[in-house]
Amino acid sequence: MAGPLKSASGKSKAKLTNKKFAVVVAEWNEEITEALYEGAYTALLEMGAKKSNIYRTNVPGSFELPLAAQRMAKKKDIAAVICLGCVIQGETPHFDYICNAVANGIMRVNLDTGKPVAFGVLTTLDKKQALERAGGKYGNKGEEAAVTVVGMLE
Ligand code: RBF
Repeated sequence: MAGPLKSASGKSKAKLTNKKFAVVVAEWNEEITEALYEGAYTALLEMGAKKSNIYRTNVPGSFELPLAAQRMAKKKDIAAVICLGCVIQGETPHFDYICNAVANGIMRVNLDTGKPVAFGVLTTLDKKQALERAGGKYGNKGEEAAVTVVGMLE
């Protein structure tokens, strides 16, 4: 199995209707992150979340995801947070710094708040790899991030 099982969260659809979700979306590589958002949003609805319980926030780049995720996760009524971003490797080591900071930052928000915070951040060598993972031949990692937080809530 290459990703989380949707069926794992299909069982208790009704329980999700009252849960509130925050989705934090980075604006860098917008074409990709919008596709990730579509995947996450659609999956949340399919699993039983209500439209009015999905709160979207945008941040400039992936580096800003952990702070926005922390703010959302600290809100009492938010059950889980989904972070969506896309970091594409350039010619300098910037890529490594951003990816490490974002991964560590998001993990810290998980552990500090005790709430599920998904790492739906693509870290790819080029745009083609990113498109393949944002609704292309390798699925949509935004959708998988949504399935993952729902699985963690259960
Ligand atoms: N943010 C992304 O989400 N994806 C990227 O591929 C990306 N590449 C960047 C490359 C450089 C050289 C710089 C300076 C920033 C990049 N950012 C990228 C933005 C970063 O996440 C953050 O918004 C800025 O560094 C400001 O804190």
